[in-house]
Amino acid sequence: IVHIAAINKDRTIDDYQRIYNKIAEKIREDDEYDGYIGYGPVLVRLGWHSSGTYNKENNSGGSYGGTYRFKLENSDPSNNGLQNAAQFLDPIYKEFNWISHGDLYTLGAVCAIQEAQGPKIKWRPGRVDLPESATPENGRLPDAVNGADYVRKFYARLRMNDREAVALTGAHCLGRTHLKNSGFDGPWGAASSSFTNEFFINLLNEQWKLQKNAAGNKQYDSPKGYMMLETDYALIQDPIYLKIVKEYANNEASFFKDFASSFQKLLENGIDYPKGAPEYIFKTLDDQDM
Ligand code: DDH
Repeated sequence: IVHIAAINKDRTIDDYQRIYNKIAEKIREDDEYDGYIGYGPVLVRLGWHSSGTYNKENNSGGSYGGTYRFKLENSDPSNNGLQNAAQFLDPIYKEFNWISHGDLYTLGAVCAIQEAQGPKIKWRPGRVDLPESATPENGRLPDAVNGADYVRKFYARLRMNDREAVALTGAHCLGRTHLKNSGFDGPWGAASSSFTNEFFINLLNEQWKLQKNAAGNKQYDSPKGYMMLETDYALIQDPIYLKIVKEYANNEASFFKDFASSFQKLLENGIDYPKGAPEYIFKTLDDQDM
């Protein structure tokens, strides 16, 4: 399977910055969502889940075809809750209907990370809506009830090495788990709408206790009311992962740099970009004094 980015020469960075600004302004306006966490985290998760179906063995899945829009994919139990992000983006799609779904889902995630004071993430357009037949089967997204061996193997399917796997999981600084979506409960830290290295700091410093939650699922809980999934906790049980967790806890700049490159790679897995394809870095609303 080959997915070649389609470059629309009539569109410039200004066209995409306009969409970025619309999403950013709507995140600001609809701030009451999910107990005032806002839509940022769920938009990040939609961008990640629409990309995280990638399989390097045959280049199937991934963000290119925008197949999250089809029922088969959006009804995958792993995607519970993401309809809120899709509905958030609906009016944006209606206004800018020239953009592909894959470009919109990934741009939404990049925007949400940057607006949460995260790193600047380079982004390239060119994903093309594919037909329903290109939708990957359910079950490609990760299962949280697993240890380090599973995590390593899962990320290898996405062409991610140990550093990239740890950096990407740091996105759990954002948002929270919801009993009704995933069967897990609680946030990973205090600042659920800011992109920071708090996930790694909490992983190392909190008093974690493995407990069964109200849905009967095991998760690590701390006295402060934070939580970790078993796949999160695996990052301090495996000695190679642990070293990287310590580095990111002590050096936020190092985390930001690795997260930015890994997240771009995640969003672009399986796409061939022609020579000279444009690459954009968007300004935040703050950068634009907006
Ligand atoms: Fe995650 N994640 N994630 N995650 N994720 C959940 C929420 C959020 C796993 C499981 C869950 C990444 C990796 C993993 C975000 C971003 C990223 C929830 C809770 C579960 C469960 C959903 C709910 O109840 O609403 C597992 C397992 C892994 C893994 O590494 C094996 C990655 C790589 C990212 C990323 O963006 C790069 C974000 C953001 C959320 C918060 C969503 C929200 O609504 O809040």
